[in-house]
Amino acid sequence: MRSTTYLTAAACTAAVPAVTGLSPATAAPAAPAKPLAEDTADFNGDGFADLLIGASYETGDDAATTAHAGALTVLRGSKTGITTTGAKTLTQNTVGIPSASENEDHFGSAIAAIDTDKNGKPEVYVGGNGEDGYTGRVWNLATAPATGLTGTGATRFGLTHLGGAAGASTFGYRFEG
Ligand SMILES: [Ca+2]
Ligand SMILES: [Ca+2]
Ligand SMILES: [Ca+2]
Repeated sequence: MRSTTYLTAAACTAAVPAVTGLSPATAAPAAPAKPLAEDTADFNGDGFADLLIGASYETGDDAATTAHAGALTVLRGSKTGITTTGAKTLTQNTVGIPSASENEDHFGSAIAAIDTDKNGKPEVYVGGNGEDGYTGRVWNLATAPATGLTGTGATRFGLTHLGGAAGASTFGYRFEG
């Protein structure tokens, strides 16, 4: 004789294994990552992304002592796009920037803007791979609301500061960040 077994509600509950490792359905979804450009490209805090341009073969006013010393230019963004109004060019002769413009410094050989301390003001790192006989250095320039990129408070470092070898390493020839 065939018999039929019916499961009670309690039996059904017991038969379903507990599922672990899943977030409750009511948990708020993770906030989307903030676009990097919003953090790093607006140097003067006006809401428009600005543009850095390296000119590492730039020669200063004195061609005998500043051939290929290099320069860094920043162009402001605006509601009509990049503009030359308010453009700013910095070299190693800019007040606050360590060292001086010299032959073959190649300041501007590489550039990166990173808000390393997440204070809303990006720092700009500039390579000068020809500095000191192609030993090379990297400069850390600050930005500030309204002022934008500035030489004030700039610092620099090289392989020797990081415990690495000295010599013609062209430190700062290229980097990403
Ligand atoms: Ca801006
Ligand atoms: Ca120099
Ligand atoms: Ca910062």
